[in-house]
Amino acid sequence: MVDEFVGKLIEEELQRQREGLELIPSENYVTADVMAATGSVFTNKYSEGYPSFEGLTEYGDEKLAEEVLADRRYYGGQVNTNRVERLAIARACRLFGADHANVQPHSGAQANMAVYNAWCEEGDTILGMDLGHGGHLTHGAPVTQAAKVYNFVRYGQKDITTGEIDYDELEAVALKEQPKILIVGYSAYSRIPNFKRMAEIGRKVEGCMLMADMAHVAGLIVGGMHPNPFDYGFDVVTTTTHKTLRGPRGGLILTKGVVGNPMRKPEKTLENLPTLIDRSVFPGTQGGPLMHVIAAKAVAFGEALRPEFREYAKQVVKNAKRLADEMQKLGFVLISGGTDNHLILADVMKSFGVNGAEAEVAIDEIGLSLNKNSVPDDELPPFRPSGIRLGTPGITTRGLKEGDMVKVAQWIKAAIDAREDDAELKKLRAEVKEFSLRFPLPSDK
Ligand code: DSN
Repeated sequence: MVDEFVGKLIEEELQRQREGLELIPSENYVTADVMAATGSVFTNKYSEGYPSFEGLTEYGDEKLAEEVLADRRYYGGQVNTNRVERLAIARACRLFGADHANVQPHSGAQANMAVYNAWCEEGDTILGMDLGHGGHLTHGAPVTQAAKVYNFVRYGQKDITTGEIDYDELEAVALKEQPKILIVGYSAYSRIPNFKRMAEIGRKVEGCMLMADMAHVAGLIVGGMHPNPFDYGFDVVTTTTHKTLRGPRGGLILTKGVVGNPMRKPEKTLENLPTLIDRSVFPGTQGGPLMHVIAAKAVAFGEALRPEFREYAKQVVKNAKRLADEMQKLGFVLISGGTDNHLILADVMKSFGVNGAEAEVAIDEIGLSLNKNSVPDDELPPFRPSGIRLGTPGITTRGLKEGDMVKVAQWIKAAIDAREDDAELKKLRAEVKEFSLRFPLPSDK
């Protein structure tokens, strides 16, 4: 690379990734193909609008990659962008059993905002999981733009030792507040919600859309290790594409319903959601799509359609369960008592009298990345919370199996114990480096 400064930083980041292990549950390592598409010439292209949606669910990849159809774009030169976006949409629909997919959201936050904008008017009520109980920032945390526009109300966990959601409270709030959207979704929750019960509650509220933000578990859904909200009658699924789904950084919106012409505003019905959402993404909340990222999404969706991806998803959950068990043996108190997915939330303040920020720094020091995180009803502030959050999507991609979780748990505990002992941290770092180098990044293979 000609820019020696940025070139050096890319090289150093590559080394950091090779010599350590990624335990942040929302991160992963992409393949060389996904990386190549992300860095491709599609980055040069503007493509506001949409390709033709004709035949998307019937055609195979070969026809989608070949066929050139009229489109609804605002710039010329779209012969290849149209075909690559059609491939991405078709593969996303196949993966999730959706009627339509919008592959243009730049991120999960953009995807969620576009869904709110498609269905709600200013001041409408939206019901989502409390951020402090595992929900997500974009589900109405007071600091967000969405919270200025809509009226967010919340539900939480009834019992944090099991992670059971308080469905009675949820139902009472839904009936009282009459939300326009009921959101199931979370970024620090390690159990599987009762989608059937939630759908039943949502359907009791007239005009309520059922939305599942599955950013964390999307890869587990397509790998058969987590329920698919569409099987319970949900209307919309949003997700990011870079977590368990193992694609480039970006967002995705999947819908059930009838796919119409995005140039014409349809009546506001649940059936018309695909078109309402397309109009809400562009021109409603975004301009030009990132075509290089859409090409990389198409590649990642193709990878996730392969049988090997099911094995991957299975191993992610096996590894997480074993890691949770090993951590508990070492004295970690886990929120909800364990995990059913890829994610673990540990209360390190309760376990060892150390806050999550201090633990994160010590663990980082030895080459393992995870993040400090609030625990439900945390008495400490978010920058110095009681917990740490970790998970297994990245290390499973690297090739680690259940047996390796013993060592990973021991390293995490050893780093916390040695947090003020530089010599011991250095020794642990050398061990982690030697081990990590045995498991190449997929983009190095
Ligand atoms: N930042 C993501 C996470 O780590 O869960 C969610 O947006």
